Amino acid sequence: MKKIYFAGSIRGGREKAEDYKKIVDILKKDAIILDEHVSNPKLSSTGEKISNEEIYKRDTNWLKECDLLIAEVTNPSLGVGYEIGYAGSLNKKIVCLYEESANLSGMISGNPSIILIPYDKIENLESKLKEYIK
Ligand code: 6IA
Repeated sequence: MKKIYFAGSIRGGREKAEDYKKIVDILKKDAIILDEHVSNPKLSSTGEKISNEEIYKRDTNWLKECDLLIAEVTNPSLGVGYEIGYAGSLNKKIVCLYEESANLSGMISGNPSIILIPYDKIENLESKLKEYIK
C-alpha cells in the first residue's frame, strides 16, 4: 500500500477538522496514512503535547518517507504551505484538495506540478481520490 502524508491546518485554524477526518477515512481504505492525527477533530489548535522541534523532525521525516502528499488547502496554513514546498523539493507527488469557493494562493494554483482537486462535497471526492492512491 502507498504511504500518504496527509496535511491540514492546525494552528492555521481547525474549522475544517471534521472534513479532514472524512478525507482520511476515505484514504485509509487503500493506503497507510502518516500524520493521521491532523485529522483528529479533538486535536485543537493548541493541541498535542509535543515540542515544536519534535513536530518539525517527525513531520519532515514522514515527508521523506511518503509516496504522496495529499493536502487539504481550503483553510490557509503556514505549516501546510511549508510541507507542500518541502515535498516539492523532494520531488514527491502532491495533490491539493480544496472547496471550490476557496481563495487559493497563486503559489499553489500556479504550480504546474501540483495536482489540484476542487470539490463541492467531500462525498464526491472519493472517486477522484481513488485514481491517485491506487
Ligand atoms: O501551521 P499549522 O499548524 O496550521 O500547520 C499544520 C501542518 O503542520 C500539518 O499538516 C501538520 O503536518 C504539521 N503540524 C503542525 N503542528 C503539528 C502537530 N502538533 N502535530 C503534527 N503535525 C503538526 C501541533 C500541536 C500544537 C498545536 C501544540
